[in-house]
Amino acid sequence: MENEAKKKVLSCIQPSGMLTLGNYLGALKNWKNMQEEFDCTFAVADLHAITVRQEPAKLRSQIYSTYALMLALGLDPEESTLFIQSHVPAHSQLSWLLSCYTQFGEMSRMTQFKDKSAKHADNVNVGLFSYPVLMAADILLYKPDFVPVGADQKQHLEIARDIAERFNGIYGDVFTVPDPYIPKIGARVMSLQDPTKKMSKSDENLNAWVAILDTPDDIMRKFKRAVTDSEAKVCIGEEKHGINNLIGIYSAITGKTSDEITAEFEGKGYGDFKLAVGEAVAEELRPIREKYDCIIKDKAALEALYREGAEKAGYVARKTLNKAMKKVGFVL
Ligand code: ATP
Ligand code: LTN
Repeated sequence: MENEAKKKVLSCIQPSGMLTLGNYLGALKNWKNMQEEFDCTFAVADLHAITVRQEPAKLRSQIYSTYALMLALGLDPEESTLFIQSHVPAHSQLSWLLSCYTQFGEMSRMTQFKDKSAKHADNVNVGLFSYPVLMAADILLYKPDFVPVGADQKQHLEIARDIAERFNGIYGDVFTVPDPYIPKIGARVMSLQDPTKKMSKSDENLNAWVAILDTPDDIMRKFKRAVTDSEAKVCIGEEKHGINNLIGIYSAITGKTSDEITAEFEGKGYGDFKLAVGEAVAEELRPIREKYDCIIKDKAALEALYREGAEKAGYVARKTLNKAMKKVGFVL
């Protein structure tokens, strides 16, 4: 009963590698915070992961590990719906339907497609191109009011809104048009080695990114090596990309404003600041890693949870899918 009054939230994360501090601050940390106030649905977007080539055994283990990490972060399967995207066939089914209401031209403008097709020039597949349509299906099936994502996903959300409005315009009120929910702090965590680029788990330079499951030693080492500038003053500055990024990370974790951080490190060097940021990150991630280590050991318990999650999600998704199919004229 209580859930009926709550606004709805949906988000997904790809199991395409080790999740990073960027994924955590830009997306996952918010999920946990939203859990009490909203009726939440969160999924491991495994179908999206195969838009770039994956090694089967590795993909399988990353799907488990991403689901376990959602639990370790404190997402509660009793309170929220936690599932694996491919377990709910309605995602693929609605995706096909919506692709017939999406224009080639609008997909071609997606910056992520342009970036990823440049990066994987030998495998510019149709799935990579139509990726935002599947994402629109993920979202629209659950009629969420808000979709929490990092800033890099804003364009995809806008397309989902456009598709929903277009479909509703033809057939009446089928989909809810969701709003993005992008955090003010931590929305774009940058690489520790090239702070003009976003922190990405697919970066080959392992010092450029921090994994949520990194040990405290690894975390400290990566922060000590973080690229900064030669000014040696801890403050926000137009050309101080490295320091701006470290201030952003420290602020997202401690809740301190950039002015407070500047005051805290007045008269101190970058070395001290990097240590403080590293320690704050290591402490924030420590309990998550410890919980994860326990959860991942019990595959049977994990399986019971994701099966139940898929059943809950499937019930909601099928209702929306059927409504959309009926409107289009299919015989159900
Ligand atoms: P890749 O790094 O391989 O390109 P990704 O990490 O961007 O992939 P996802 O795993 O699907 O892709 O991202 C999950 C969520 O994490 C999304 O909401 C995304 O906006 C957010 N996110 C990813 N990287 C960052 C970052 N550097 N800063 C803030 N948020 C991020
Ligand atoms: N495309 C997203 C992951 C994703 C997603 C979604 C996010 C897939 N489906 C639905 C929000 C809602 C990404 O790469 N970050």
